[in-house]
This record gives sequence, structure tokens and C-alpha cells, in this order.
Amino acid sequence: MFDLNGKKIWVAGETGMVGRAVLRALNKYECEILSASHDVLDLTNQAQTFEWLEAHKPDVVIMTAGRVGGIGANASDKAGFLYENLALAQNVIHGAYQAQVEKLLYLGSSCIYPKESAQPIKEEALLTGALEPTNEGYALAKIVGVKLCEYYNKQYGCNFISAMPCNLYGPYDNFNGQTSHVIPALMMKMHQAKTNGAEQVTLWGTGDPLREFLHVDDLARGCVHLLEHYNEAQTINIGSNEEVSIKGLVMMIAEVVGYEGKINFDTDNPDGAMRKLLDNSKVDVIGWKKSISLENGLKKTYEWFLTNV
Ligand code: GFB
Repeated sequence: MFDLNGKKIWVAGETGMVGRAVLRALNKYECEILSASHDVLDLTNQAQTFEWLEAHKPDVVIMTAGRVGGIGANASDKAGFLYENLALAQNVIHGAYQAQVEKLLYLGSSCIYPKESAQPIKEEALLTGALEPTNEGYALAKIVGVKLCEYYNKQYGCNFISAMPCNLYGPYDNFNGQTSHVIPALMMKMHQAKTNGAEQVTLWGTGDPLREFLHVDDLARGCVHLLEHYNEAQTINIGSNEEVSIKGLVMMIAEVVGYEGKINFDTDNPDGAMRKLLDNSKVDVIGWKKSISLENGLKKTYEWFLTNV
């Protein structure tokens, strides 16, 4: 087991939804947390990133930084999602190698598996087919990050690992209805409709696609568990096994928010992947499982939204 106690740990992306959750999960360890705010360190700047890593020499890097967004944001700025995430992956992973970081965890995403993958999706499915077009730019960058970890692990003997989470949600998510992921978008749209007394709300696509959701605090505990127990070059899926259709999710969120109006689906907006359920048997074997059900997670997230957004 890799002991996190006594380690100097840098969570790249510390102000994001995932970074903050990882920091909460690290609270129980006696470790030193390094911090680098965006004004001090721009991770798309290679020289700055290399210098910062060399100067601070973390023992552990948890790479949660990234340009993220829902289907709308991804589909409308493939260039930006590819460029920024590619720069971040290269700079942080190669910089960590140069600074002799002992252990690094990089996060991929279930959307980087081929669009037509057999379900549930095994880790071996990576790069076996064409990608979902709506998030191709993001996926290409993330595939490079996952492969860099694999190659540095095998070629240089670095303990660099990557994990492939399913769709995430939770506190500090982006709740902008246009650029956000589906859960915060639905919460915001239905909350606004309820508050404004609107009789109907319009959502995207057909409502038929299926998604697997994991609360970010479960992911964060999973990241810590992987740092402690996983050393393989091959990526590892980390999902909830809890799959729901977008229509089913809409009903759950309407109930949590208390929205009782009509729901329309605008099929001019894309559905994206029809299904991307992860095969979680590998992570099961190393003893991690989620503890927050989708129902409870949605309630907790809406409570957070009410006090913070
Ligand atoms: O979370 P999401 O935006 O992204 O969910 P993906 C999109 C699904 O929810 C589609 C439906 O089937 C949409 O048609 N949907 C319905 C909505 N109403 C809305 C709405 O108001 N807003 C949004 N956003 N969706 C993302 C990738 O794919 O998955 C990213 O684009 C990332 O790269 C993420 O990896 C995990 O699940 O389709």
C-alpha cells in the first residue's frame, strides 16, 4: 500500500469541483498540501508548469485540472477543449516526470471510449473505434493524458496511473444552463421555472440516452483509494453502476426541486452517446465502492445549490 501520510501532495485543479472534493477526502491524512492558484501558475504554460514542479517537488500529483463542460460546451468548442486539455496533460505529466514525482493520478472520462463500445465498457475498449462526435476534441486530449501515464509507467517505471470516471456531479459544479453538464443544467432550469412560475421547461435531446452518475465525493474517495492501492499502467474505470435515462433523471430532479410543470424535449439539440456504462469489475476487486446513491446525491447537491448558487 502507498502511504499518503507524510507526503507532499499537489492537487492540480484545486478550485474545481473534483479538486475541491479530493482535498476534502485528503483531510484525514497527515500530509502537506501544496497550493498553486491560477494567478500564480497557468498550467497551459509549459515553462511555468515545469518550473513550478521543479521548485516545489511534490511527492504526489493528483491531476484534476481540465477544461470541462456538458454536451453543448463540448460540441461548440472542440478546438478549445482539445488545445487546453492537451496542453495541461502534457505539461503536468511530463513536468511531474522531470521533477521525479513519486506517484501521479490522472483523470480521464467515460466519454473517451468509442461511441459504439460494447456495454458495460471494459478498459480494453479504449481506442478500438470512432469517438462520439460531440466530445471528440475533449476525448482526444484525455486519451493522450491516459496514454502518457501508461507510457511513462511502462517506459520510465514511473508510478503514474489514470482512472476513468463516469459522469460526475456535486457541489461546486458549473450550474450555467448552457455550458454545464446535464444534472446542474436540469437543476438550474427547473429551479428557475419553479421560481418564476413558468408552466413549462424545455430540455435537450430525446431524453432516451442512458447515463451513469457518480457523486464527486465518492469519486474523490475512489481517487485516494487508487493512489493507495493501484499501480498498473492500464487505466481503471471508476463508476457507480447506477444507470438512468435522461427522462428518468428529469423525473428525479423535478421531484427534488419540487417542479410540477410540463417538460418538453427539444430534439434539435443532440443526444450525444446513447449509452456509456462502465464495467467496474476491476475497481471492485481492489475494494472500492460508491456510498452515495443518486437519489441522495441529487438531494445533497440541490441543498448545496440553494445556499451557494
Ligand atoms: O452531461 P451532459 O451534458 O454530457 O449530458 P454527456 C448530455 C445528455 O443530457 C444528452 C441531455 O443526452 C442531452 O441531450 N440533456 C437534456 C441535457 N437536457 C439537457 C440540458 O439542459 N443540458 C445538458 N448539458 N444536457 C459529456 C461530454 O457528455 O460527458 C464531456 O460532452 C464529459 O466531454 C462528460 O466527458 C462526462 O454525458 O453527453
